[in-house]
Amino acid sequence: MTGIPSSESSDDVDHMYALLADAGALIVHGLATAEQVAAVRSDLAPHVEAATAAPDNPEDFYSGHTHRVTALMHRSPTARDLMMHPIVEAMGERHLTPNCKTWTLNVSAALEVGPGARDQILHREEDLYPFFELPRPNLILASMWAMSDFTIDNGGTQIVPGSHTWPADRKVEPQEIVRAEMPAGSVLFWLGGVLHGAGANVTDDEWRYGMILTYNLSFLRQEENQHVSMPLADALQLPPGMQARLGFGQDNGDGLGLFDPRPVLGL
Ligand SMILES: O=C(O)CCC(=O)C(=O)O
Repeated sequence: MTGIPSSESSDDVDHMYALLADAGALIVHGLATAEQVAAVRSDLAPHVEAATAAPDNPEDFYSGHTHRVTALMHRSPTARDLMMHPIVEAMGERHLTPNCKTWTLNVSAALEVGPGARDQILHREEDLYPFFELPRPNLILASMWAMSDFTIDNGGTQIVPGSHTWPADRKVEPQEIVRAEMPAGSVLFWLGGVLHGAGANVTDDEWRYGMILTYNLSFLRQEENQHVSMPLADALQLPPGMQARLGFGQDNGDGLGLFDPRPVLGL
């Protein structure tokens, strides 16, 4: 299998999901407007500017020369809107709902990959849940929103198409790794079983800026503790659908996530 298939935002979503399910990854162009990209960047600017890029230790999961900021849903109203973009909802519905009553935001992070960053260690998002043997059932859907252009040279995400179907002993060959190229406003989707990682940045002065949002089955623990990242009093101000996507929902029908908001409301 070669390359990452791509779609336009106006394409049929069943066709998009068929491409995604087959290759394990899909680029959809034009999901965020230039205004939305600018708004996310502006909301997160103080946090990204305050982030420090450590020198590289080749054994670390993340390369050095990288800025990483989490808790995006508390920090950016526009990021919250993008979290629930209709095409994200359609992909999640198709990929995750067959295995759960609902699904939640797993992790949010702004990831700026700077000049000198090496290839991130390839991994699967679903490695969080090693209980399941490879190839695992559908547990996670991942998305990377391009907040700047992604190129082969500036850190475009490495993807190994087809690797979501591999058994545990299947090793990746260097020629099987492709790098996502996409203009700002596009989204790279990939399945939780796909080998991937940030790409090396071999440019002199370009920072690649992406916003990763991944989603998991609601009965699994979220990688990012949304209940800490988003104070309950703030979560209670959000629309119910957004609360549920963040993991504050009590409507799973399975009893998970039960809480009484009255103490927080002073009642
Ligand atoms: O930055 C990227 O392109 C990928 C990031 C990633 O794989 C991760 O955060 O685990």
